[in-house]
Amino acid sequence: MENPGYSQLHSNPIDDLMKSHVALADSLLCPGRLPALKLDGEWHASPDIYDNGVRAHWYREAGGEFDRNAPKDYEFEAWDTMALPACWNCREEKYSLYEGSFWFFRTFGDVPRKEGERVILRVGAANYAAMVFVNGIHVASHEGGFTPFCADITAALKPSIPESDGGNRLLVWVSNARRRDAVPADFTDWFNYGGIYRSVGLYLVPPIRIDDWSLSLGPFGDDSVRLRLALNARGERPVRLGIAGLVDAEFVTTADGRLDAIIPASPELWSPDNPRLYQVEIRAEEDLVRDGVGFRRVEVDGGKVLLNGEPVFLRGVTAHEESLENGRALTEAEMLSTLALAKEMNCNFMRLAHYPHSGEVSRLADRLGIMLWEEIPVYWSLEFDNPATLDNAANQLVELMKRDGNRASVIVWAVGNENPDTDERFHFMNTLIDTARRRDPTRLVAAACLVDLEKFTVSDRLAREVDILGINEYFGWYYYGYDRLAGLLARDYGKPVVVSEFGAEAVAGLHGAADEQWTEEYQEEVYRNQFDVILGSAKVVGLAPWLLYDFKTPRRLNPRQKMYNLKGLVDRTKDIRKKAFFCVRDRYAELAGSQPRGPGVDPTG
Ligand code: GCB
Repeated sequence: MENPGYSQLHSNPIDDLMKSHVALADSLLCPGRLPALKLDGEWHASPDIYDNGVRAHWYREAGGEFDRNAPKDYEFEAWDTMALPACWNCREEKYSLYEGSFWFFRTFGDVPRKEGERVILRVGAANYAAMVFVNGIHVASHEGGFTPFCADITAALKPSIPESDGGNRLLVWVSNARRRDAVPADFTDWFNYGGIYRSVGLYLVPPIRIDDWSLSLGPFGDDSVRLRLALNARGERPVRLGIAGLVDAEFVTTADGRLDAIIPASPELWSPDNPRLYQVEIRAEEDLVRDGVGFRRVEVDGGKVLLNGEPVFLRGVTAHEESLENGRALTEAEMLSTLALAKEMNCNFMRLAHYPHSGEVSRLADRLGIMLWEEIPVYWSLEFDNPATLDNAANQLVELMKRDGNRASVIVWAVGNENPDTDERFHFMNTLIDTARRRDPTRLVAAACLVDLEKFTVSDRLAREVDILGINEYFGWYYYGYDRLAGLLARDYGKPVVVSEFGAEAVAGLHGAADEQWTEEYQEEVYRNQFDVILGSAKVVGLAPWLLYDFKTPRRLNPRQKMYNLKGLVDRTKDIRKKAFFCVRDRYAELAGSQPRGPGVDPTG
């Protein structure tokens, strides 16, 4: 038998470990629950560049070394601490460009609970791969850096142990190593922050519980609502739905533990002008979920997008999720200030590129009245012929949909951005589109496609499959000829078109002539020309310029960029508005028929 003390010299068991206890979308808790115990705050943390911890089984906590008494190469409790959620790149200079494995360790005491209750650990997001160990037991592996995952840790907990007596030991391995077979793959135009960068918590749930639920307008009109619900158990069981001021009704699930009920009710409809949310309570057996839900209908009619039956023009902007101080681990105040910038520009729509942003953003957008395009990181080139890559992408999509499926603000699920049109990719994308449609018939499916620069059209076959065609075009920056843009946008694609990207780089504060690249004036000129063409096209139902603020990306290496993409309308500090910002603000004000808003606008106003 191999001496366990030296196994690390010969093996790299990460792949095997990652394949067991895999946490997929079906293990995710449904929305509408609060944690019984938050596990944010100080954790002990250490990088592990050679992955010695996995090779030498540190996580077993049971003398994975040759001899229990031999000196160990680690000491969790003695490691420096890091306050989570965090991107490690932003916490210490020495980790600023680190890509690889990191361990996080902490303890927690007893979780008082009722007989039979389960304890579920939820990790808001860990980029990119993660494995969780509780008291030496492997409870979850997860792949996908932008969506949450859950693990039932009840069986791994110590029976009754206060934290002062050592408590329960929670160890998480996270790796942001880029991989060719991952989603996204190894090459993107954004920074690959690593860390556990969204909240971690423990949730208490009864053994029979609501696994999934969705509330929407009924399928036939605005005088009913539809509740679809699935329990985690079979059987005819009572369910009670309360929608404050609207519904108080009881149902019984069918034998498979499901419910699909259409209930007479005429809710006030949610829209950007009237972001009305209703307090909802759903009880099933001992379980209770609570949420704020808005009701609205979004559909396509020929070349138009209709919101609540009326054509709507999407005055949008695209954004990454990033702040100078926190990387992708935005605080709620930072999220609010991003949304406030969009509001200040008179936006009613945002494209959250190129991966799921925090679930808090869609909750805020629900309240503030901003329609959202949410996207999964099927970005540029992936291993489209790899079935595991497809499973991973589909799982990330369902995790996002499960997380945000009751957010009125979300009107679009976007399945990809600028992928090469091959047969494998066509099959890949159609699988994702089917997944989205089957799960959620109440929203539109979109993708951002490339322009065919020989024919000045969108030749991508995916254009036929989606409900909304997103066109990313860079006339005025990567290529020229606004007359060609006009031709591109005059074509009939048989469906609504959103210009999902256009833009130009500008160094904030650099001024010059309108034909001088990198100046604010140049960027502003591109925006003026783009607006003239885009708004002149009857086919375009919205736009989301690239993008709200400058963002970090290691592939931008000219001395002006210094690892930043400078196409922001606002600089990286989010304080300096470039000239084009005001151009967008004023054009959107005209479109909305309102006065331009001033800076520092109250997003709730
Ligand atoms: C694109 C990509 C986006 C890039 C942008 C750019 O087409 O979708 O991720 O950052 O262009 O700035 O080149």
